[in-house]
Amino acid sequence: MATKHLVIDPITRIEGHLRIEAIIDENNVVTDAYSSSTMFRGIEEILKGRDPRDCGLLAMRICGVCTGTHYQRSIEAVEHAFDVTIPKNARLVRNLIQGALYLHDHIVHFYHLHALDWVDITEALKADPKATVLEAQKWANISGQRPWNANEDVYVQVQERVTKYVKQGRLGIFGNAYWGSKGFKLTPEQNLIGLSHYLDALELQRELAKMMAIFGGKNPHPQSFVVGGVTCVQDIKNPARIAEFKQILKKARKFTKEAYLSDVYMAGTMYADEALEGIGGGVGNYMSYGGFRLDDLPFYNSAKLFPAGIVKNRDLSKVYEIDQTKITEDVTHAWYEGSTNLHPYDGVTKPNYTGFGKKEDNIAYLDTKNKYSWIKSPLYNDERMEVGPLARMIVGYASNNERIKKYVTNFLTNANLPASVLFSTVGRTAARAIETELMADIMMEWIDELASNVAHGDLSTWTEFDFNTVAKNTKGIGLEEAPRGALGHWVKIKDGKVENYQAVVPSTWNAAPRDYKGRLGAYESSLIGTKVANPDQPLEILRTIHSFDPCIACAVHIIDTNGKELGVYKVNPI
Ligand code: NFE
Ligand code: MG
Repeated sequence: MATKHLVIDPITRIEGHLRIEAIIDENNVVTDAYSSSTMFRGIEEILKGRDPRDCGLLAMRICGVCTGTHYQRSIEAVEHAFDVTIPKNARLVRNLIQGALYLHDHIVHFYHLHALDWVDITEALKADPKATVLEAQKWANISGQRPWNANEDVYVQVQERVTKYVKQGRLGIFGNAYWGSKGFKLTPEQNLIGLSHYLDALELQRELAKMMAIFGGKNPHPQSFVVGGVTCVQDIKNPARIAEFKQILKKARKFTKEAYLSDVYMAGTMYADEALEGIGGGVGNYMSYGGFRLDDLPFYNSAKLFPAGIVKNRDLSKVYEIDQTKITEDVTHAWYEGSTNLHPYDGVTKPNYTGFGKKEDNIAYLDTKNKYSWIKSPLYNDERMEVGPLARMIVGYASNNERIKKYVTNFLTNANLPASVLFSTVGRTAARAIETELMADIMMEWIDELASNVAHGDLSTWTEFDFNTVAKNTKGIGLEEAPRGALGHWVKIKDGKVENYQAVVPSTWNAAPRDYKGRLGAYESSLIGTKVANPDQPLEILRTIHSFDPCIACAVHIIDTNGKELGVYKVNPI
């Protein structure tokens, strides 16, 4: 059988360095796939011996994208260890900062990192602007919305702007993509809608970054969380700050309903066939730790916006409870020492780089029989899991969570698609959009709750504790949902200092290599069965990998400061 060995390295429009190798058969169908992080980092080691109150500020350097989320998890792990419960204002502020991160990350992901897997920019230039207005109305009407910024003049201007770049041979941000691939299925008018929203989302991104800084102090890497609460007392007391936050939130909410969701209805419909076939589905096990507290009970007793649980083998009729003691990390195929499954409290991060495998035609391939990635393989009760917005929506839906079920059902009814469509690349992308709408809606409630709580005279933002009493020999966990999925930080404290620290991150779950039993990670298994229209333009592979919103900085969280060469391979930027 004639097979081809594809190498895509680096995968662009993600955070960090990811390499995908795929074997395709004579029909161009993926029969095997390998996911490898080619970068190495090291935050967990840096935290050892530190004051646990400082962990948050250091741990958030794990990533420059989902920064606030590591900050918060780390602080929560220490609060758990110290048995400290934060006041209501602190809970709401943390929900709002993290909610703003969700809006920012999901909108930026869909338009700036993922849209060009669906939208062919060159085709958009052939569209009829008048027909585009009608087309935009059609998709917005599905959910009873007015279409975002749909007007003939706008579309003409967008075309003129991009045509100018094309004529000068300076496509800039649109310079390298698989334009003209048969894998693109949208009409010229639909492509123009996507392109127009892409440009609008660039403006919105700036606003959303600002929004995180209103209570966070700065962005990226907010600085207003401390063990016991938050420090932004002056900001929550200032009605102008609250109003500014709300104004940006309203704009993001409108954009989500009028542009983002409509575009996902459009793409979902045009790609419904392959979604119904389950293309991009992957492991079929979905896990959510649960997230966003809705009351002021201690962290692990409080009700959550996203319920915790596991759905196995795509079976929506049963949800399994999560027991964090069943989480382990395996390093059989990762460049670390050891191979046993260790729980994060006892986790070890000792690099053991063994290099690449065979070299052919000047390309060094991954040594896939042995070690081939800087990402460890996390397991839950000895099973592979997918995490992320899709997992949250599936676990919420299967748990009969009223709010999540309403949003998911609404989407499926409007799109006229069955729930089984969720188990696909399209489903993963749709789940993120559904979640963005849900988040924007509930944040309107949270900001009003914060304003009213402060107006009623509650200015408390911090719970006092006696460090010398609480920080003796203890341990704690921060388990929550980051934009890209289930995120856990585990801290062990001895005599007031960090004894061990481990983070198991969403992209670690999803981008991991094979485990000790040879079972594939979520990215790897999602590619199996995917047909590539043209092996020289593996658009379909990119589309599925991008649908996870990879963040490799997070996944590895270790950096080689010596600038050592970690591998020699063909770099073919796309
Ligand atoms: Ni670096 Fe992250 C998120 C975390 S990673 S972006 O969301 O945690 O998967
Ligand atoms: Mg780790």
